[in-house]
Amino acid sequence: MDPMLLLFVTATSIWASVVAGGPPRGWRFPDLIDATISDIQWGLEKGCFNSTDLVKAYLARIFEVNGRLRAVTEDNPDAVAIAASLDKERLTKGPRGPLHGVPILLKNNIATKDKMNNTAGSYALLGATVPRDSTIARKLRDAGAIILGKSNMSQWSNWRSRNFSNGWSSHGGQTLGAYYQNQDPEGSSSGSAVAVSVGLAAAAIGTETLGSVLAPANRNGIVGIKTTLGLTSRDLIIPISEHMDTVGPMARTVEDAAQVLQAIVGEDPHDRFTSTTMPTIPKYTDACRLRNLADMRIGIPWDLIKGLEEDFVSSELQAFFKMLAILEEAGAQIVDTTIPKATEIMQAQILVPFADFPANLASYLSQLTTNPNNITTLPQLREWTHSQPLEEYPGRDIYYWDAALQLHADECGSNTHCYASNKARYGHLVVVGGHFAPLEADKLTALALPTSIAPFWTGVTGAASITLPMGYYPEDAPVQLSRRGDLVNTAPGIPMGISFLGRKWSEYELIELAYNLEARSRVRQRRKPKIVPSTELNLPRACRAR
Ligand SMILES: *[C@@H]1O[C@H](CO)[C@@H](O)[C@H](O)[C@H]1NC(C)=O
Ligand SMILES: *[C@@H]1O[C@H](CO)[C@@H](O)[C@H](O)[C@H]1NC(C)=O
Ligand SMILES: *[C@@H]1O[C@H](CO)[C@@H](O)[C@H](O)[C@H]1NC(C)=O
Ligand SMILES: *[C@@H]1O[C@H](CO)[C@@H](O)[C@H](O)[C@H]1NC(C)=O
Ligand SMILES: CC(=O)N[C@H]1CO[C@H](CO)[C@@H](O)[C@@H]1O
Repeated sequence: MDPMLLLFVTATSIWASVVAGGPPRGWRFPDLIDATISDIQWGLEKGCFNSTDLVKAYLARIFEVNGRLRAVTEDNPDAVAIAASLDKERLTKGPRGPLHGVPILLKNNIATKDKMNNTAGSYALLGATVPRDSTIARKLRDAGAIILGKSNMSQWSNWRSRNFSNGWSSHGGQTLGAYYQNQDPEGSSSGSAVAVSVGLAAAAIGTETLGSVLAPANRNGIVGIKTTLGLTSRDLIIPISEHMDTVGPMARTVEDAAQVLQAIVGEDPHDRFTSTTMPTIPKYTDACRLRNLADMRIGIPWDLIKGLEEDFVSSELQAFFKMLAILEEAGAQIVDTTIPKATEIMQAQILVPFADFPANLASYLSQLTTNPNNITTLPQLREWTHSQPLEEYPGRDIYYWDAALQLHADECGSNTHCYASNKARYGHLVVVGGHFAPLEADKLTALALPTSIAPFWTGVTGAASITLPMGYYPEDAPVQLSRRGDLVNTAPGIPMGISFLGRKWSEYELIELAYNLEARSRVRQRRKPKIVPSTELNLPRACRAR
């Protein structure tokens, strides 16, 4: 082992052992781009600042950079008042828990019953209202979190057009990544990822059907967890597919992600997928301990990786090999494996959302208490989108909606729940195919992949996965444009991540793995984004780092 690394690991162990009790000796509050949720709690406890100060600082940071990054679509007009009331509560009753007074952004498909909109980025839903907070929003508020605002996203969670740009929505504009000029932020939880990467909130919530947490976390140098189907409620979230949609934390560190995850999981009578098989929920932050990984077996599906030979992939592979070497140093066993039925799984991931979307969208729309454009079905949304210049049709087509409606016309007749009619075509894959087979056959803890090719496997199978930073494109990396040609997808200095793919309900093990790799690699600290807001908290001398 590299002696510097050894030194570092030793130092981290000492540090990790004191975290639980309070800040380590000599702790100072860092810049907001690096502040963890624990830093924020210690700062609040020690009176370095209060949540009102913190909310005002984050709002000022949003104001500074949002014209360029378009990561946030709305500030919560009540955020300062909510912070003041949580400050009072802290003084009189003490903190509710680790999220007390911590500002968090919600992706703009997660509804709140307050002054903010929930639009999935479309003018179709501007001004619509809901009967209550979504379960995710309510759980965050119950934990004491402050919902700071809504983050921009690929419109309709990228479930509209084949000619799309990641992070573009008519209502929110074009989100950009902060590491390179005109950077493709990936999607669809684009604004959540960019906001976290430059420190516009302590953390953010994203949703994932097929890569929408992992992919933007990958390109913005942050941690994202794609949760097991059924662990997080989709109540009052603008859907794609009830058999695939999940909600997950996006954060700057694995431990922050674990803390946010703890607050949003659990059974919900409003979402029947949450209640059936959920095991006891562990304390995810207990997984955030440095330890030897000798009991962990990590499978590498080389057949998938070998298919990728373009220039930019080779720098990704180099970074991936470095991560594998670190895992081996930490004691983990790296095992060769394969994913069978890869092609069938790929097909199923598209068919399931086609089957679910019309009914699931109508079900969300039926719950609105105000519906300004009276859109209640997918065919109505389709007509409306055709007629509205702001929605940029036909330059941005509605291919996915047309294909979903066609599938229904061809195969489902009057059965609005088309999934049932098609179950035989892909249902068995969920059980026998994909990455579950190697996990069992090779007795693996998880599979590892570069995140750019990781999202496909945990979508239709409903399993958990996690991404964390593994490197940056090197100075000689070619500049590659994204599909529509208007954004830079890969270029020197743009981050890349590694993913671990586990079983259902494997979040604890994945957090454990990711935490241990993060502590030994510390990739995020190596490079700052190009656009970083300058507003910081006005700290008393005793709390100040510099
Ligand atoms: C928060 O701190 C600011 C000063 O930084 C102070 O003016 C304000 O009264 C505090 N608010 C609460 C609710 O304690
Ligand atoms: C939604 O956005 C509109 C236009 O920006 C704004 O007037 C309104 O207050 C927002 N909130 C709701 C719940 O409509
Ligand atoms: C929606 O329906 C209501 C009630 O029928 C009607 O008053 C309103 O004009 C309709 N709005 C639009 C945009 O069609
Ligand atoms: C996709 O969008 C680009 C940029 O606006 C446009 O030039 C192109 O014609 C569009 N393609 C299709 C198939 O609509
Ligand atoms: C709500 C919001 O942020 N809207 C912005 C969307 O993007 C356009 C142009 O990029 C801005 O003018 C809006 O203010």
